[in-house]
Amino acid sequence: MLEKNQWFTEVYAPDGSAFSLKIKRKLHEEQSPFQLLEIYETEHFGYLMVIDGYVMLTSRDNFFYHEMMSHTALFIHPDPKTVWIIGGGDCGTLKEVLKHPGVEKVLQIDIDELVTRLSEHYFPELCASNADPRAELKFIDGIQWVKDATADSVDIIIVDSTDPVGPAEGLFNEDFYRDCFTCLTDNGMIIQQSESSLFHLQLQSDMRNAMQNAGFPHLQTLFFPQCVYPSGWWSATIAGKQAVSSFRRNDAAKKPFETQYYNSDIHQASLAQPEFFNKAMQANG
Ligand code: AG3
Repeated sequence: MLEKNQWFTEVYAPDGSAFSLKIKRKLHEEQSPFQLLEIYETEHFGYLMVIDGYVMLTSRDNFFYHEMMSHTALFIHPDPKTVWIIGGGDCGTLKEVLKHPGVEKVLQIDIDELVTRLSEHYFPELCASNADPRAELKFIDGIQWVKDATADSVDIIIVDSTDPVGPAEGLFNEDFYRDCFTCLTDNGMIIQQSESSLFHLQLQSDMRNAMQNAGFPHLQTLFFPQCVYPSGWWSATIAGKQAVSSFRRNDAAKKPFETQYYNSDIHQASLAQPEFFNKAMQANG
C-alpha cells in the first residue's frame, strides 16, 4: 500500500493529468525573493528540484533537456563563440555549452541566485564546469540585461526558463525577442524551451508569432522526450536571423565530447514536425 506522502506530484490541471515521482524525503524548502524552491530525494530519479510546484529537473533525466537546449543551436551556428544563457541557474545548460571547444565566453544570467546555490549542493555534476574561465555567472534580471546590452554582441541566446508564469513571463513576448534580435550577431539565434505541443499549442503559436514579429525570419521547433514535464513530450523553439533547419551534421557526428542523448541522428530526427503541429501553426499564421 503506497502512502500519498511518499510521492511528489505535479498536477497539470488544464488537461487533467499529473506526473508523480516516488520520494524518500524532502531535503530543502526555501522561499527566495522570486519563487519557492524545493529539493527532494527520490527513490529512482536521484534528486528532484521543484520551483513553485513545477518540476525543474531530476538527476536522472535532465540530460534530454539540457543537451537539446544547447547542442542543437551550437551545431546549427557556423562558429559560435559567445553564448548567453537566460535562466538556467541549475547550470545544466552551461555545462553542455562549455563542452564546445570553440566557445570563448558563456554568460549565465539567472535572476535567482538560490537556484545555483542549491544546484551546487544537490546537483554538483551539473556545476562541475562552473570554474571554467570561459564561464561567468550573473544573478540579475535577464530581460533587463538584453534590453541594456550592446548590439551585435552575442552569437546564441539560450532561454532556459520556467513556464511563462511568474518571473519568466516576460521571456515569452515580442519586446524581449526584439531586444534579443538586436544583441545577436548576423548568424545569431535564440533557442527557448517551448513547453509541450500536446498541451500548449496556443502558447507555441503565440511564441512563434512574437518571434517573427520581432524580426526573426527563420523558425524551427524541435521535439524531444522529457518524462518529468507535463505530457512527457517537450520542445524547444529556435528563432534565427539565418536559416536554422540545417546543421553542421559532420561536426555533430564527430563531436569531441560525450553526450547521453544528443547526436547527429537525434538532431535530424528532432526536426520532424507532427501533422497537427504544422496545421495549428499555419492556422495561427
Ligand atoms: N526549465 C523548464 C521548465 C519547464 C517545466 N515545466 C513544468 N514542470 N511544468 C527547466 C530548467 C532546467 N534547466
